[in-house]
Amino acid sequence: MNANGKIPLLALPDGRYLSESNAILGYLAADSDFAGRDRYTRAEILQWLFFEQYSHEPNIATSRFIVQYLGSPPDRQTALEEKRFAGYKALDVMEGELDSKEFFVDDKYSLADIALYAYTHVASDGGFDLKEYPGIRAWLERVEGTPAYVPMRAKQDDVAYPGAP
Ligand SMILES: N[C@@H](CCC(=O)N[C@@H](CS)C(=O)NCC(=O)O)C(=O)O
Repeated sequence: MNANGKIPLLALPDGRYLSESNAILGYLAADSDFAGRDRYTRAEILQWLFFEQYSHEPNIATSRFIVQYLGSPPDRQTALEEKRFAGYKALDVMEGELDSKEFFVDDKYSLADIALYAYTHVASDGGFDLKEYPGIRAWLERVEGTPAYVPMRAKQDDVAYPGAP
């Protein structure tokens, strides 16, 4: 289903599959406001999605994996320190942006926010402290206040999807 053997994986009703989280987001949000309505906005959203994949996820998400799932073993401490340094650098970039903005692109909630929210809101699981990041903390709350926000840890039965039967 995914030649790269990783999750997430989206199974389409017609039997096709799609991997890579941000490709999946792009597919699900295509032709909606979340994906941007004009050429520059769409490119700016892509800019943040690539930032998420290159500067954020490899440091913040993988630190969480090492701490939460591997139990922070001694042979991963050097990797963890490097990831901590680079992860805080990514958080600094986000904080700088959110200093003057409500959301990352055009001050409107978009795929950029959705992709970056995912591992930022659980960054503390990987040892990141958001105390010095008031802009990020306020932004996390704004994302959580958007219509149809569903917490990652919500039980399926507790979730009311708007428009669902
Ligand atoms: N760039 C990919 C990363 C996918 C990824 O690393 N997934 C992890 C779990 S979050 C995985 O499947 N790891 C298992 C493995 O690497 O064997 C994305 O954003 O979807």
